[in-house]
This record gives sequence, structure tokens and C-alpha cells, in this order.
Amino acid sequence: MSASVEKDRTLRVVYGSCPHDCPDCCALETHVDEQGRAVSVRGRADHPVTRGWLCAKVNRYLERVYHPDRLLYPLRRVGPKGSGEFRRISWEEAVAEITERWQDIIRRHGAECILPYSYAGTLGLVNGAVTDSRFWHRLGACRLERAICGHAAEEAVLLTVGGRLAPSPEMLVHSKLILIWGSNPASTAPHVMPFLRQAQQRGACVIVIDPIRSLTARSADQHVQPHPGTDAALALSMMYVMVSEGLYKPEWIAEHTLGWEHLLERVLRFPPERAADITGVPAETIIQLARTYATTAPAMLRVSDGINRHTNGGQTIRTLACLPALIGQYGVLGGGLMYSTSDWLRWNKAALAHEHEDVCPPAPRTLNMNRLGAILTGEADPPVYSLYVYDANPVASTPNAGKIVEGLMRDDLFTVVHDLFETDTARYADIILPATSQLEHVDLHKPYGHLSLQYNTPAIAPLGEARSNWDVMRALAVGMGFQDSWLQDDANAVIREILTASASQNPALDGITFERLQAEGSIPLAIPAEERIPFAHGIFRTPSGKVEMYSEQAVAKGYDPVPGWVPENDSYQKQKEGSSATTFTLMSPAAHHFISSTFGNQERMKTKEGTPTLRIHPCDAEARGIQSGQMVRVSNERGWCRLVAEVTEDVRPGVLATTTVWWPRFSPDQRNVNWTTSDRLADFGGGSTFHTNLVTLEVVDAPVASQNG
Ligand SMILES: Nc1nc2c(c(=O)[nH]1)N[C@H]1C(S)=C(S)[C@@H](COP(=O)(O)OP(=O)(O)OC[C@H]3O[C@@H](n4cnc5c(=O)[nH]c(N)nc54)[C@H](O)[C@@H]3O)O[C@H]1N2
Ligand SMILES: Nc1nc2c(c(=O)[nH]1)N[C@H]1C(S)=C(S)[C@@H](COP(=O)(O)OP(=O)(O)OC[C@H]3O[C@@H](n4cnc5c(=O)[nH]c(N)nc54)[C@H](O)[C@@H]3O)O[C@H]1N2
Ligand code: SF4
Ligand SMILES: [Mo]
Repeated sequence: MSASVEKDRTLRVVYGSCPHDCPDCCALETHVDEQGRAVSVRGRADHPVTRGWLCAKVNRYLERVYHPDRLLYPLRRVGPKGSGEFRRISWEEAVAEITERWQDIIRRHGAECILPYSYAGTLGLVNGAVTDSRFWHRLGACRLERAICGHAAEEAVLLTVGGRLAPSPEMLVHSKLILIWGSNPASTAPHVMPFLRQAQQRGACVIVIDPIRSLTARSADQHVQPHPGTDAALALSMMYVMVSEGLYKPEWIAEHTLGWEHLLERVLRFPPERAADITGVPAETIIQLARTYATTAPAMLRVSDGINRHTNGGQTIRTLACLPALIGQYGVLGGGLMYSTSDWLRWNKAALAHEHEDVCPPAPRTLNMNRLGAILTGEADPPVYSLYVYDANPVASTPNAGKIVEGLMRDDLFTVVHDLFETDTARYADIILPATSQLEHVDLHKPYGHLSLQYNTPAIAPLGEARSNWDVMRALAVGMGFQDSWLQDDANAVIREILTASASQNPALDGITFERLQAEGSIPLAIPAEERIPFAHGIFRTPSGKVEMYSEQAVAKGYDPVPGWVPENDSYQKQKEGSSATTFTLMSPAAHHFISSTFGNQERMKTKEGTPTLRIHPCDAEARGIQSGQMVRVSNERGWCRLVAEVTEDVRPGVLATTTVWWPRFSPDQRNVNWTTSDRLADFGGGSTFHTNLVTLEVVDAPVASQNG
């Protein structure tokens, strides 16, 4: 805290929680002056993970809150779709128009033709999960499969160990080996890094496995660079070495796993020489990696969602999740699998969603958000006639975005967008609604990267006429004539209801009351120290209570029941087989200064992030006469975009990398990489496949004309 703020007794301190889609879920304190204006936002010093600092993005949160482009009033479109011509209307007019249009659609086509589209603009319980369910269930609206991020990985972890029970990052200091596999915490979960450093100072070795030399890889002890989408082959081959050299624990496997014989059969098909050919990682490196992993305990395997965005992403994560079992590292302090902490506390679903209420129509169809473009342009039958977007910016962040724009241009589609800013998606709206920032509304946050529950007290009054997601749902419920109290309760009442209903099933909530949450802001879950080691008693949450290397649940879902490697649908392997020597795998992982497209319109973040670049290996650049700074164009059957070449050994030959998500508006030709990314679904969970993306590359010197709507 700066001396000036500390001394200023007139400032009010308000506790909150960062709302963004980030595992760190920082505990905030906002300082508010006597005029009710927030003057600073800090990370709480007394929080076990936040430890007094915020990331480069949220450190500047006030630039977001008080941004001159904040939407302050509801708007109605007055020009053609996409023209960005709007005029101010009142909330009453907005709610009346929306509900009238919906009543008409329901009469003519059914409520399943109304599609709410949202993801994780905020991770708050009330403005996220409750908003995503209650009103829409009552309306009978189309369900949305929210699978854009980590669905394949989530399903893989659940099938294998039965629960997303990662250790909290503080536990990393006990690890002697930290294997960071397809995860870039230096950018995407920065509060993990001090614990990683501390572990290194205590002698731990950090190895990063990533096709790209990420920020995390730069400070690792070793960086292994496989071809994207080949990690399961790498892991199977590590297992091959561990088995053939006797560096595994057959007794632990016998006691705590199911189906080892099936997995072993696959393992034996991946000797290092074969895996080297598939992955591009030399056989000696695979052997060394296996030996290091098997003989350095405790060994933590950290994975996150980046690596799951491939057509084989589910099976990749399922294979990785078996690795700790081979050496009995589950249930060990400092060992095991660090994916997500989401399942340490599970909300009572009935209290959260009220889906069981008699007034709710039976569940209608479910559409997958990754296919939004296809849905809006003919795949959905009956068609979607109204789209209500909040907590998401699909024109920027959803795959195959060119198709989405095409769909949004439909005259018979009634689009509403609720956001803090006039995003590229909002440009195509018929009605735009202004949203509150985290400083302006109540919410409760359950992190997916640590073990404290956090209440967010509003620090300032809503700007202009901005309303929270939940308050808009309440207004729309009134507009639709829904009288139900669970659609009218305010955010605090909703939180109380869910806390009370969830307490009996969750010992982790012992002693955590609404009043304490309000007063303290952040409270560690009531999990005793010895229980904080995931699967400490060797009991897993799968049906068998074991690590399921063979899974009946996978069979029931129509998946391969045994982990394994299959080439990606559009893969480097196929590329090698000679379909084309000019195609590349284009990866688009997270940018350091954005969270998906959020923050992408803030001047300082844009400047720090630079320009939308394309990293290319010197061999590939030289062969095409490409130099750093030159404008290049990547394209495939879905679309194209232009990027500025950066020649670097950060990427492997055959692999290109850009970062996401740039606002299309601030990109060349008003289109970003998602004009090329695929809306094909992953093998598990209907997940996204952003990284399974083959493109061709050409140098363009002259500007390319805009083809954006
Ligand atoms: N600064 C910042 N922080 C964020 C976000 C952001 O956009 N920016 N996004 C937030 C969200 S929504 C999420 S889901 C998380 C994501 O958090 P992460 O999963 O850490 O982020 P990503 O950059 O998507 O992917 C991590 C790494 O996986 C690698 N990867 C991709 N495919 C493969 C593969 O086939 N094999 C291997 N070995 N590695 C692969 C990428 O090269 C990348 O370096 O971060 C959250 N935090
Ligand atoms: N090429 C490529 N694309 C990707 C990825 C990738 O790796 N590669 N990563 C993907 C991942 S991991 C994810 S999770 C998705 C995320 O995709 P989206 O969920 O669409 O996330 P954002 O693009 O950040 O859009 C979130 C929007 O919510 C708004 N918002 C924030 N708070 C609120 C609020 O309280 N109320 C309302 N109404 N709006 C609010 C923000 O202003 C922002 O415009 O992007 C994906 N896109
Ligand atoms: S985005 Fe992540 S690191 Fe940054 S303040 Fe929020 S929770 Fe913390
Ligand atoms: Mo995500």
C-alpha cells in the first residue's frame, strides 16, 4: 500500500474479489474517497495466494472501471446491422422491446429458438452460474453447452480421478519436481510463480513441456518442445521407459488403479524411438524426462486448459492424469496432479438453478457454444431467432468467427448484448445493455486455483445506468410476467440461499457464514491441513474409488475407455504424410495483458501487448523469405487474417504462434486469428479445438481490403 493511501484516513476500504477467468481469484481491496470514487485497487496482503499484489492487467482495474468508452445507458440500433449506429433508450423501453420480441418468438417458434450465449466475463456465483440458469430455465430457452475453454480436460480429469481436486499453489513449495505440461502460469496464473520460485530455491527442478517457449518456459530448468497435439504419445513413451527400467510402482498401481493392463498394452506400443518420430522430441530426451519424473519425488504435474484445445485434447489429459499413478504420487504432499480446485466445494444445484420448479418447462435442446457460427447460419433446426450475449465476446473469442459475423447479419435474428463496452459483438446487436464492473455489484467467488471463498462488496455506485447481470435477469423476469421469488431475490438473498443449502453437503463450509464473508471478504475453506492433500487416503472419486485407467463411464459416453494417443484431425502427422509441405499448425494461446478479449480495448494493455504477431521459426521464415516485421497472411478453408511476422526460435519448425484474443477492431482488416480457428469439437465434452488449426502462409505487402461485414 502506498504511503499516501495508508495515511489517508478519509478513504473507505472495501473488500472484493477479482471476477476474471483466472485461477488466482485474487482478494481485492478498493479504496474509496468521500465522493464515492474508487482511487485505488490493490491485492490483499493478508491473502495466502494474492499476497499483496495483482497482475499487470488488474493492477490497472480503475482504467477499466472509469474507461471513457464504458457503456452507461441502454442503446437501440438505428443503422444497418454492424454499422455501430445506436441511440439511447431507457431501461423500460429496452426490457419492453426484448420481452415483446421474445414473447412473439415463443408464440411462433418456441422458447428453444432463444439462445443465451455466455461464458466467463465474470466468474461470480450470482452474475455467472445463477444468471446462466434460473431465468433461462424458467423461460424454457435453449440450453448452451459452455465448452469453449476446458470441457475436454474437465471430463478427462473426472473420468480418471473423479474430481477436480488440485492442491492449493502454496503446496508447490514441497515439490522437488514440477512438470508444467501445456500451461503457462507466468502469464495465466501469475500467483503460482512465487511458489514455483520458492520451490526452485529449495532445490526443485522445473520442467516445461510446451511447443512454444512461453514466458514460463523461459525461466524453467528445462524446456521440452513437442509438436502440438502429440503429448499423449510423449506421456505413453515416458511410461514405456518407466516400465521397462523398473521405475514404477506396481504395488501402488495394483491397489489404487483400475485397468492398468489395458493401459500397459498401449504403453508398450510407444518405445522412445517411435514417440520421437511422432512428437519431434529426441528419444534420449524422452528417456531422461521419464527417469527424472520417476525418480524425483515429490513430483507435481501441472496441467491447465491450453493443452486441451485439440481434437484429441480429452485423451491427452486422460493420459497425463495417469502419470502420477505410475509412481504413486497421488496423495503425496507436493506430488500429484494440479489441474483445478473446483470440486473442493460443490454448490447445491437445486438452490442455485431452481430447474426442478414446476413452472420450468422440460429442458429443451442444448447447442454447443463452439458452433455458434454454424448454429446461426443453418445448423440449428429450428433456427435461433434471438441471441442474448453476456459475459462473452464471441466475434472476438469464438472459433470460426467469420461465420458468426455472417449469422449476426441475419435480418431475422434479434440480438441483445449486455457488456461494459461496445465490443465487436455488440456492434451487431439490436439492443445493447450496459453492465456493471466488479466494483459496482455484489457477488461470491469460488476459485478454481486456490481454497478460499470470497465475497465481493460493491465499492462504488453503478456508473450511469449500468446493471449487473443478475439485476437484468430480474428485470427481464418481471417483463415476462414471472412472479417467482427465486427470480426476484437480490444478490445477497441468492448467496444466503445457496450457502445454506450447500452447507450440509460440504464440510468445507463449516463456520463460513454469510455475515463472516461480508465482514472478512476472503475466508479459507474449512479443510483441515491433512485433508488438503488431494486423495490423501488413496480414495478417488471415481465409481471404483480408484484411478480409472479403464473407464466404464467413458464407454457410456462413447469414448475410448483407455487413455491413448490418436493424431489430431488436422495434424502435423498428416502434414508430414505429404498432404502439403506448405501448411503449418497455427497456435493461439493466451496473451499476457488480456484475458481472452477482456482488457483488449484498454490503451495501456494494448500498447504493452504490442501488435498481433505471428511467431515463425527461422528455417520456415528463411524458406519463404520472411523477415521480422513483415506483414503475412494466414489462411485456410474457414478464413484468413493478417499478422506481423516475428522470426524466432520460440516455436518449432512447422508451428506458428500468435496470442489471443485481439479485438478484431484493433487488428488488421478488423479480423483476428479466430477467423481461421476451427469449430470442430474435441474428442471429449464438446470441447474447443482452437489449436488444431492448419493454415497456409503468404507474404502480403499491400494491405488487404476489409471483408468484415
Ligand atoms: N494473461 C492471461 N491470463 C489468462 C487468460 C488470458 O487470456 N490471458 N485466460 C484465462 C483463461 S480463460 C484460461 S482458460 C487460462 C488458460 O491458462 P493456460 O492453459 O495456462 O493458457 P494457454 O495460453 O491457453 O495455454 C498454455 C500453454 O499450453 C500450450 N499448449 C497448447 N497446445 C499444446 C499442446 O498440444 N501440447 C503442449 N505441451 N502444450 C500446448 C500453449 O503453447 C501455451 O503456452 O488462463 C486464464 N488466464
Ligand atoms: N484463438 C483462441 N481463441 C480463444 C482461446 C484460445 O486459446 N485461442 N481461448 C478461449 C478461452 S480459454 C476462453 S475461456 C474464451 C473466452 O471467451 P469469452 O467468454 O467470450 O471471453 P471474452 O472474450 O473475454 O469476453 C468476455 C466479455 O464479458 C464482458 N464482461 C465482463 N464482466 C461482465 C459482467 O459482469 N457482465 C457482462 N454482461 N459482461 C461482462 C467483458 O467486457 C467481455 O467483453 O475465449 C477463447 N478464445
Ligand atoms: S486476473 Fe488473475 S492474477 Fe490478475 S488480479 Fe485477477 S485473479 Fe489476480
Ligand atoms: Mo478459458
